[in-house]
Amino acid sequence: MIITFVTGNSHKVEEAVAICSSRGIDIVQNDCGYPELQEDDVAAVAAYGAENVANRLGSAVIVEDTGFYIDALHGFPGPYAAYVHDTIGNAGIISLMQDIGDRGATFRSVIGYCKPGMDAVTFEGRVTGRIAHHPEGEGGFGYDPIFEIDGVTLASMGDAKNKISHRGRSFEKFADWIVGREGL
Ligand code: ITT
Repeated sequence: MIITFVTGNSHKVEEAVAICSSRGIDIVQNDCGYPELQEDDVAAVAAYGAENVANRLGSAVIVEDTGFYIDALHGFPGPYAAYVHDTIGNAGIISLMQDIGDRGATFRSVIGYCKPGMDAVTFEGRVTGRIAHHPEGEGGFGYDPIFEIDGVTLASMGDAKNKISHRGRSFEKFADWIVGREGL
């Protein structure tokens, strides 16, 4: 089964391929873009984006939106994670967190799946961890060097990231659903 993943982020595609290939699902990237709602809820962003692009392309697609929620900053940057990463970056987050003891944070990944003319179906995965005091690790992308679980950043985990990550969990749920539905 071939699934078109509409995203401009090739790191997401690499992870989705690693998670889904053993399930008989071929993930193929299309970087045609989609309108991102300015919404607080990443599930609404993913659903709206999937419906828009499925109807535009005339085929089944998935999109995936990620939110990053820092407890001590009342959930900032949340659904605006891409903008904040492009502007203040990991160094900016570390300096915002400089004297803060509560370092808890959560990633949310929501996949929206849609066929033309239907409502989108969404699949969510979450992972909780802590904001590191210093960036560490060469792997991954985005906030991975500053997000740690049991003292190890996602950027230092290699392939193990996909076993525990927000995206690993959302894609496992999606794979269970689509394989059950299509009878692979
Ligand atoms: P598309 O919307 O085209 O899919 P994007 O990179 O803009 O790609 P998001 O809006 O979902 O994707 O990503 C929000 C931000 O969170 C962005 O800066 C990413 O680099 C970052 N991010 C997403 N997934 C991540 C992960 O697994 N680890 C660390 N940072 C991540």
